[in-house]
Amino acid sequence: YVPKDSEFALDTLVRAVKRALTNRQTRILVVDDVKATRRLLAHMLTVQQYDVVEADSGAEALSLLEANPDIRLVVSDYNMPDMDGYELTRHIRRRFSASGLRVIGVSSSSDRMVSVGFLKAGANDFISMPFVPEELQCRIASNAETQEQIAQLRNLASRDALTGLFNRRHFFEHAPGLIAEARARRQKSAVAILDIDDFKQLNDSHGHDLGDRVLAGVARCIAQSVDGSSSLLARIGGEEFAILFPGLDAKAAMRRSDHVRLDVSHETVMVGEHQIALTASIGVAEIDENGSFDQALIAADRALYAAKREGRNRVCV
Ligand code: GH3
Ligand code: MG
Ligand code: MG
Ligand code: MG
Repeated sequence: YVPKDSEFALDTLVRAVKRALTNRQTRILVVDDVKATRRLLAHMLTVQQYDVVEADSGAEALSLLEANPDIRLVVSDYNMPDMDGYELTRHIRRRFSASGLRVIGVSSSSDRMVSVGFLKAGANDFISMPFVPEELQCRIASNAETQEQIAQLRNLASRDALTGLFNRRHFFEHAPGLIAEARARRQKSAVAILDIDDFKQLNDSHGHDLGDRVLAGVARCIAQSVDGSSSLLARIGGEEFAILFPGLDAKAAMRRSDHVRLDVSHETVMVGEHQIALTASIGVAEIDENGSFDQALIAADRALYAAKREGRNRVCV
């Protein structure tokens, strides 16, 4: 990137370098049936350090989007033989929300209704050809920035601030989908609720601040113990955590939960010179073919109370 003015103001340069570093993380799909236009667009974006992928038809674009969920932006031509830009945009919108993937329409048509058509189909922006390079840069940068901010907000909204784990909202939003996917594979799922034992006592004797730090330490231990790629872990309450095990029956979930329980019981959290050991109790329930997730949660909660009653530091089903 070379600033237009011959004056190389330092802050202009710093801004350009920063932009180039962020752009590098933004993957853009350029869709155009005409190779020359596609190459030109791709070149303009590559010079800006964006990570560019190209498709010469709507069908290729859709399969690339399927294979590359990290694509954040689509720049699509209007006039293409098999599937035009509107149709591609509508296909994209059926699969991806505007907050996950932004679409910018491009056309050299003098018909001003083309931009309207793109926006109505679900595109976020439009660029007329032949484009002014600065306009292309500004529109791409502004769409990429909005996309990035949405992703950051979404991440904030789904995380618990103290532990960094997923929060209750995220858990209840995503668990049903994972259970349905397992069902489609004809598999059961199971849910576990973990509650730290005698945590009130720790707060009472060491203070709430230290309690918070211990809680964060225990959360880290649970996260390390749970395989995050095959299960969903969240902090659903004060010192309560939920783990969804998609595809596991009660017996397998019990086994995994007992690993978690053991790991927590072996962990000592150092807080200053305090060495603190804790245990946790876990209730497990299976989500069977016809049973609902809510019923399973109630059953897991009941099992948790049985674990507490039977002396804590144990898993019950
Ligand atoms: P039990 O073994 O029966 O679970 O005993 P418990 O003392 O852990 O009882 P319970 O689960 O009912 O109480 C939870 C306590 O955890 C209440 C509160 O003092 C503490 N707690 C809950 N959320 C937080 C938090 O965010 N930070 C801190 N420091 N303490 C919390
Ligand atoms: Mg075309
Ligand atoms: Mg509790
Ligand atoms: Mg407790």
